[in-house]
Amino acid sequence: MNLRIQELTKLLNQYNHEYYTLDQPSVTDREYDRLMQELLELEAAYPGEVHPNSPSQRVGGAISPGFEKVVHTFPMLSLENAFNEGDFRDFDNRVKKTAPDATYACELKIDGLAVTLHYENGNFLRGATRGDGDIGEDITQNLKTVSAVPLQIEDKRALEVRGEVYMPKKSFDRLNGARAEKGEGLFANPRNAAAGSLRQLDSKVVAKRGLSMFSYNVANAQSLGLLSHSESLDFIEGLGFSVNPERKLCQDIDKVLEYIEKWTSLRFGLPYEIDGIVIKVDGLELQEKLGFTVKSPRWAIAYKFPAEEVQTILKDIIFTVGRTGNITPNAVLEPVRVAGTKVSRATLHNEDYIRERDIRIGDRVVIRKAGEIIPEVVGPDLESRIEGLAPFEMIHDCPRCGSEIVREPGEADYFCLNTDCPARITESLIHFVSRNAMNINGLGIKVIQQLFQEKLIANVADIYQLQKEQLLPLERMGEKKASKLLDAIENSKQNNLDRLLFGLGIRHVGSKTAKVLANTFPTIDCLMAAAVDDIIKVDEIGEAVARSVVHYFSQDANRALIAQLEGIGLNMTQGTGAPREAKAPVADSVLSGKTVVLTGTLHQLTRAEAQSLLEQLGAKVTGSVSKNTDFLIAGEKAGSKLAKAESLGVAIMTEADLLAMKEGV
Ligand code: 1X8
Repeated sequence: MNLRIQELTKLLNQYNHEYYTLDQPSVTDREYDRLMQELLELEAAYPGEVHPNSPSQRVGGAISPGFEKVVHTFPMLSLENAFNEGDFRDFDNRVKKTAPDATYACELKIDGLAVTLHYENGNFLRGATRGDGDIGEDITQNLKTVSAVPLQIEDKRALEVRGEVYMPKKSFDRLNGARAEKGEGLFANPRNAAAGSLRQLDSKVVAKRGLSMFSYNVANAQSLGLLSHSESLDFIEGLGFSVNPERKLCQDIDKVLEYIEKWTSLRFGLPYEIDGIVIKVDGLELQEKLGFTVKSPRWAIAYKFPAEEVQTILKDIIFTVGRTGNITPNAVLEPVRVAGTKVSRATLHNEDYIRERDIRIGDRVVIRKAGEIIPEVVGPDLESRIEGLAPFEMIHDCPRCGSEIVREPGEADYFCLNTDCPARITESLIHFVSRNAMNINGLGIKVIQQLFQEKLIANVADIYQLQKEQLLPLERMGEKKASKLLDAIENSKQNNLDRLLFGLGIRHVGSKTAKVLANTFPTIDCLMAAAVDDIIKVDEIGEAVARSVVHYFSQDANRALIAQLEGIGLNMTQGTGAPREAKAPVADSVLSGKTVVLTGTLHQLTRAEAQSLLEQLGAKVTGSVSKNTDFLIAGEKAGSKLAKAESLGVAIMTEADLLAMKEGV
């Protein structure tokens, strides 16, 4: 072992930390450069001795062939949004029911990309993007170029830190300036630039982009003996992570509102962009007590700043029909740029929305992107209204099939009740084949519309009866494309139950809820036999979902459709079909339906592999040992979790036991 290499590695890492994280350099740039040069030369002479945490590894090098997938140990959830004071007071009231003396940790919501960082034995091991929340991409090499990501930490215990990678305003201006000079396309905002940079396959490019990171969460905090969120942040700050300095603990919701007000006006002076404020219950035990919904923690909420607003002319109002027959008014606009993209359509939500604001065709209207994605009309600019514009009039017949449309008391939308309405049918078909549902590649909106028009498909079951000769006459459909499409249709029969459940378009059943349902009721027969009470018992499922599911399966037409699909050979179970992703559980293992915790160092499997295997075996993997834990998989140096499991009488398994079960998968 070359001692000088070791010494320089340690020294330069310390200087980096002082410079980038503490903003208190203890050596001159010249001295730093001189030592770095010495290290680079030694490393070139002894390539076998380059330490994985050497500062030389930060400048990037290896070009990876795309990114590997990583299964997150704990899902990376999104946050529920609050838009006004009322939403916060509701949140506070809900929290106080379970946790009367909760304190709130208030933080800035950084407009960047969520990532997660894994440390073992004090070394940065792996970092990944959020992805879909369950599975992200391994971007370790790129994250190593971000100076706010410590490569080495003092604490040797396993640690998973989450945070936001962002591009400071200065780096963004510099990058776009350089791109403009070279005639290259410009990034719309720092967030997009950060995202584009992190997705670079060449980490040398990433290194030059000036990205930074704020860490805001310790995923395995409780297993480290931390008691509160604020304590975890202090802990990781002490280890060298960059934690946002503007955080504040507030004793009550009024103090929270003050914090929000303060940062709503001060945000433009910050050297990075924020898109809101995050409020979290500080106590970790209280967080655990509050738990999660399918999508987000019940112990946190995000205030989103009002979106950018621009004005344009409302040229027309048209109506679209959704798959449930819901009629939505849409604005046809003079095209205008808002939050980075050009917009020519925007939602007007419903009849009352338009009436309450007295929006008229011909008006100059204010537009914004709701949740940064779907553009909506905010209202008319009454000052500039010209004379003679007619008040809005709601239509009375379905714009597609001409049936009378109906608005029930208490509903905001009109509905076309004609179950044969071509718009309803095509929208349901489009939903059925869409990416998160049956995911039939090659069956896009245009193809569906043609097939429907040619009367080749009238319901989802017909998709499975299509023949090649029927496809060939369609526009832009060659021999090869038709074969591929038929293969994709055939393969989709093997999809797991959750995709089918989502594809059926049952009210209130989104793709996450469908997964939870299918994981609990692993065959369609189980689910069809379940009563409202059985379904409500499932964690994360509420009454509206339960009622809607039972109602759906009580309809003869729906039962007939299920029977038809089963007859065609569609998989009606969760797990035995082609896995939707690495996580598809299979039935029939000792671990099926059991709650399992993984701990310690594994030798044959990576943590992600072990997690994925456990899920394939039907286990639910959680982070901390409690009386609800059925098994602990203990690797080497299992530590406190092992002790706790033993004290609670939890069954303990080794990595070898787990591998033995793999044979059965
Ligand atoms: C997202 C973000 C969080 C925080 C800051 N910026 C974000 N973009 C924070 O907690 N300080 S938390 C979060 C999430 O949980 N999705």
